Amino acid sequence: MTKSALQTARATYVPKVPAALRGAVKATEGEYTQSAADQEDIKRLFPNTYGMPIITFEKSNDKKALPAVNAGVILSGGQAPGGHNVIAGLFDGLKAINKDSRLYGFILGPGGLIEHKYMELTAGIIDSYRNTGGFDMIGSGRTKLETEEQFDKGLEILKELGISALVIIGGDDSNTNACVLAEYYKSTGAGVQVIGCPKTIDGDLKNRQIETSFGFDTACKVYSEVIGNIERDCNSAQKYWHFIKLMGRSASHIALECALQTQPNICIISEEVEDRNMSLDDIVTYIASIVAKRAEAGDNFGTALIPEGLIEFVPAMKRLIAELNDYLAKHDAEFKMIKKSEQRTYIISKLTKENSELYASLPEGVARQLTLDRDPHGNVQVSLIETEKLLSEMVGKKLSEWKKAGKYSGKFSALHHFFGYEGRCAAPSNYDADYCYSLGYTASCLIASGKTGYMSSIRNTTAPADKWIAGGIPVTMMMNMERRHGEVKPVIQKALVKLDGAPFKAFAARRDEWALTTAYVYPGPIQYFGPTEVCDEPTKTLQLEQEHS
Ligand code: FBP
Repeated sequence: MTKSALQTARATYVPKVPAALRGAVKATEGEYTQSAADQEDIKRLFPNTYGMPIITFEKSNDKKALPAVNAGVILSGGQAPGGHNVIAGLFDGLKAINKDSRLYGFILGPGGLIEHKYMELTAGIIDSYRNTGGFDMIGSGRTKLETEEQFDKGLEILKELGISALVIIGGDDSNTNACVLAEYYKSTGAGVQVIGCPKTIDGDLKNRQIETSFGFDTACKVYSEVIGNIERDCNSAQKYWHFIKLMGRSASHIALECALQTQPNICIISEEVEDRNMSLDDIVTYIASIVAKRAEAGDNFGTALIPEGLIEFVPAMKRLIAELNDYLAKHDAEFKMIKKSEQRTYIISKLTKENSELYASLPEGVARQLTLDRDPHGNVQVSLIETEKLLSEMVGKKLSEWKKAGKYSGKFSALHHFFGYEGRCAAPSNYDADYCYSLGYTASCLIASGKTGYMSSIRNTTAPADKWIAGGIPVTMMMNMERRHGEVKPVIQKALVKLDGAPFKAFAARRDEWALTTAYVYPGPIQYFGPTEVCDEPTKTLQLEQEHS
């Protein structure tokens, strides 16, 4: 395979690891744990894996040989930079336990386990993927592992390959399912341990024990590089407003981190929109006011960051989408009979007054999107809505009204961008390369210690890597009961942006200044070689959170 010069050089990078992981380790048990909430329910649902202690790994002088282990690994959900290093760390850790240990990768996500599609990951394969982005070593998928039938089917292949431990690398849902699987295999005496690893660029799998999910660091650095480049272009030509939508599903962590790195004129935070009960018109008025104020100073340009999930957090839009979901679920056939040109009028006539007025006020494209593209659960796929275009179109309309009323006299010309996929498979930053390798290696230590139902954890990651703390957190500790698709289920709590958290407060304290002055910061591309303060800097989010913890 032809490689770029950078790929060749980067392949030789040796990830930095916590000092404790350089040699034999011993597991130290901390206090027994409780779930984040709903303790009685979670305890009842996880009788075998509830309440286990937090584990910390420390250096050991015990050189006792351990038996070989056969382990399996699965990549689950959206790609995130560093996945290959988790697998490399796991592989090296298993070989350190015993050189005859073997690692099998299940192909294209959890589906590979159920369909018995796998490959043995040999040293040659692992070496060719060290420090690379992507999940293409074994592929990923979004099949949910949730039924006993799937668990039993998976067990057949695990038994056939002599696998006694399975590592699931995924987000909150995949780790919830990993915990259910751990409980099931323990309760049935299947003899298979299950360990999770925290993955997602969205940054919404974190809590007091898990500092961050891997991939967030690299993805935010890639987006911030490009946002910085756009800001510089914007400030050079001084003629466009750039509306930039950023991936991240529901949570606005990515938008917030990119704002902290690049200091744009505007960044909307969905969680704040919901908290303040803001309407779409409130958001549009906020943006238009900044455009108008900058125009007064002769600055007819700017940058605005918009989180992907915004629409779902506008309370009025949430109500409209809920009524549309219900109505179309019941009257789908009737709706499909209506001529395309008459569908908008039809919907307006069927909704309640508030929702009908809001629907009527939406631009044609967005209104149509809300009646199409439903997911398998019958919900609108809000991430497909071009929120950046919706907002700029509505801002343009408001500015024209203000112009007529003599309240605004600038020029408004908007350009649109969506950054998401371009960051998910980037070569991992030093932070993610080191963090991921350590997470994988720690997973092997949890396996060797006989643990199941744990998530691999690396803490203290704003310190130099040799001071990082490796260990395991019982997954039940992160759980609570939530209503999902009409059913109350045990799930890992999703971490949204906290409005009383240090990252949001740091942003809120500066945003008015950034709105009117042009205070852009140009972070430049990720650096893989060079001084540690350039190459190893963690995200602003993590730095601020750790400073204030
Ligand atoms: P995960 O939660 O699986 O890590 O997904 C991350 C993500 O990139 C989201 O930010 C985005 O909304 C979604 O995946 C896109 O999904 P898909 O890859 O299926 O298009």
